[in-house]
Amino acid sequence: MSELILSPQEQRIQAEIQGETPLHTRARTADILRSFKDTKPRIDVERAKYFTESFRQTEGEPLLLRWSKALKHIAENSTVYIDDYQLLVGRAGYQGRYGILYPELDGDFLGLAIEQIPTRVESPFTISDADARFVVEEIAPYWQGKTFHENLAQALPKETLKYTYDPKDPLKSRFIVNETASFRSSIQWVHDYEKVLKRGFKGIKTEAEQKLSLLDPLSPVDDREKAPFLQAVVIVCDAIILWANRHAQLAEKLAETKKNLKRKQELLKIAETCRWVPENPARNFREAMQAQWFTQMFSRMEQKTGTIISNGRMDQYLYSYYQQDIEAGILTEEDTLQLLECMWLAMAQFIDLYISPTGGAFNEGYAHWEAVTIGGQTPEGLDATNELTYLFLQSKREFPLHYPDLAARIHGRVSQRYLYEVAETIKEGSGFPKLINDEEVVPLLLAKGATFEEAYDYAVSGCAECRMPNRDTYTSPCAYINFPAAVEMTIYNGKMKLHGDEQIGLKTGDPRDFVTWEEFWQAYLAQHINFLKQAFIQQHVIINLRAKHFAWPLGSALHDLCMKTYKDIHTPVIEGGIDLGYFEFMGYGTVVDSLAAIKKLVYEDKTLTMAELVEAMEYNFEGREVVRQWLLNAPKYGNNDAYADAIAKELDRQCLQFTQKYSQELGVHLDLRLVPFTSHVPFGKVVSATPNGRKAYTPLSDGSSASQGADVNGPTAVLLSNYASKNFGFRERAARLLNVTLSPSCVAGDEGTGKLVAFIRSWCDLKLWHIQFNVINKETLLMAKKEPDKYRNLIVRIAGYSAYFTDLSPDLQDDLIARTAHTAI
Ligand code: 8X3
Repeated sequence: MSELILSPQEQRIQAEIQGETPLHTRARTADILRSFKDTKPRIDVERAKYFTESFRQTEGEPLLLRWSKALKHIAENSTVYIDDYQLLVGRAGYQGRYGILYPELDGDFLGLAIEQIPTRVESPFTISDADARFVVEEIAPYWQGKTFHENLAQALPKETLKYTYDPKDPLKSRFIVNETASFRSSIQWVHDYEKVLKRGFKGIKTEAEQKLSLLDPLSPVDDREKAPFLQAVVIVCDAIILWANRHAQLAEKLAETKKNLKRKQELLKIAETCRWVPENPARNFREAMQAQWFTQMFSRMEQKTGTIISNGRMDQYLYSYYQQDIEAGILTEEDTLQLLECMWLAMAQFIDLYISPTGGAFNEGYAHWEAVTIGGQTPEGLDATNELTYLFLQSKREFPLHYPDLAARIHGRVSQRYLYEVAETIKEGSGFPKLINDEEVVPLLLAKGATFEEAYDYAVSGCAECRMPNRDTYTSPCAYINFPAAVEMTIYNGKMKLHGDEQIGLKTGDPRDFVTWEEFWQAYLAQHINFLKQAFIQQHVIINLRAKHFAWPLGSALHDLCMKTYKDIHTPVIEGGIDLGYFEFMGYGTVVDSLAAIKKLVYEDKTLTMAELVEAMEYNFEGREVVRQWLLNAPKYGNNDAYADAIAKELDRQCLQFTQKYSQELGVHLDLRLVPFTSHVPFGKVVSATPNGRKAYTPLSDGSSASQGADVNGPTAVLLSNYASKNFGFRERAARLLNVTLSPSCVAGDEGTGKLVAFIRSWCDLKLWHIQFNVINKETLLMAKKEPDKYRNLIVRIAGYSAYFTDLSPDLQDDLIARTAHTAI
């Protein structure tokens, strides 16, 4: 390694290997980090216990009321904790790293999960014997037959079901047209935290009480719909206030016994803060941070919002508190950084737990997407960066933790200083921040009906999505479509090698009989469109079923449109809302490269016949290396190659055209998205060898990135292929997640920072939605795979989040290693 140029992260790890102590200086946060680092997360059962207990008692009542009562029951009974050294309080489970259970979602897996999760490869958790017994004997039986997952399997039409679940075991995912709604009760979400900071839950409760007092007692709608909604809001406001007060009580009690005067005062300060917020408006920066934290933590207990509740535009809604306290001399930059670190540490201890095997496979490495947004534009369209923006970047560079996920908004008029600091943070090497492009996102939000103010004020959410708090109303988790499986079905006349003789897809004919590319293309298109049809049928069922299973009183209380229409946010269509929903193109690069190889080699150059190609694929290229090399050298997406990019653009257009027509019928926006999490690994495990030379059952390409190792013309060519393959005339397009790996040498020094800044400006000019970077040497990844103990602290970028490399499955590790590490930009 000695001759390589290393990123700061790699230097730190090499220093650790040499036995040097880490440089992180803030003693308080270093101590908290030490207290949970290297512990396996534990499953805490209290949320599931009290939720179930309450549900047993409220059968027959409106769902919203049941949900809010269950939350109140949790607030009253769950254990309250205050961690040593912490300044912010509020956790939903055991000290250390922990995950909680949501049995209402896919609790039919509980028995299996309790057996498998402690030893599974993807994100294992431990559970005590007593808790395991309690889950299996007391919690799981209540939910059997009632979970969303089971009811969804029953509600899907038979034809759609066979693309979704294994007909022999209807609860096992097929990874062809996959639903993701049964392992998360909503897609990513951002609350209007500012409402909590400015009005407090007391203000929200008062509004609900006033509205209740104005209802018409004779109106059936008021009685059956509006009153339960408003009562649920009142109960949930009481619940979170009660929960905060229990923390105040505990802090006072602990303060009484503390000998250490400094900690005693800190505990009294915690007590004073929790007595005031989130009930009342925040009066200073510290209270604003605590109120926000209580809100998101309580919201995590409310339901499993995959991929988690995001933090919104923290540098915007916290700024006035920061500025006021700095001016008053009661806060310093150092205090601010310390409080930010306290929050990152609290976040890092709550691990989003997926109990189903599918959820686990989608979210390797303890995935997390609590996106903190910085930068971007003000609601008036001016540059929004402020001093706090820079402190967030500083905190990310200084604090060696993979939380929080940081998202930097970029627009065409950002300052050179901002881009420079963003680039310097990226160069640190642990994958932060991801970048989201206002030049692409804002016009699309406007086209979907947002006002300028709403569009400019969007917050990044989840991996790469964007939310307009108070305007977005769509929460349905979306379909993931394995389009490389459609290529396979075109080759094998509607069958897949993994499923033998089962006729899953359409019978589009034996491609060995096709004489022209057009015949092959039409056959592929038929399979492709059939997949879309199945995905949209699935989505139709899901949209309508969810409201019967889930309610979201806290989230709804914080949403203007829900308070205006008296509707839970899960209601299929909310008047005045903009529904930003999605469907997912899995394996974009794999499909493009496969079709390009067939078009060029079989039909144009006639280098090989379809029969030879099919035979080579059936042999998984064993003994057919010459054919594989031809395929690998055919035109590839990601190289600014017009041949491949034209196919990519047509595939994109086909999807956009389909949703333009049919999502309107569903009354929502279902936009095309290329955002895989880690699912390109399990989806690859069902697809046999593909015509791009990919071996059977290996990972598919991820997001809008090129196939692993196929991008050989440098990173700018990757950007240009992304640009050339987009259909800018459609408003149905959404996030395209783009991973770029750079070797530290190509961004070394000030010159390297300058190059990275210029590269980011090009990306912004090309109106690409998202980009994220791994700045790392391939040698480091190879060493980390070989000697995991030494590289336990190595953080890598995955898909909208960063994770410890050694927490990933060998398949995903290999996938990261196989990606092109560009050596020049
Ligand atoms: C993926 C997030 O929740 O929209 O970033 O699927 S979600």
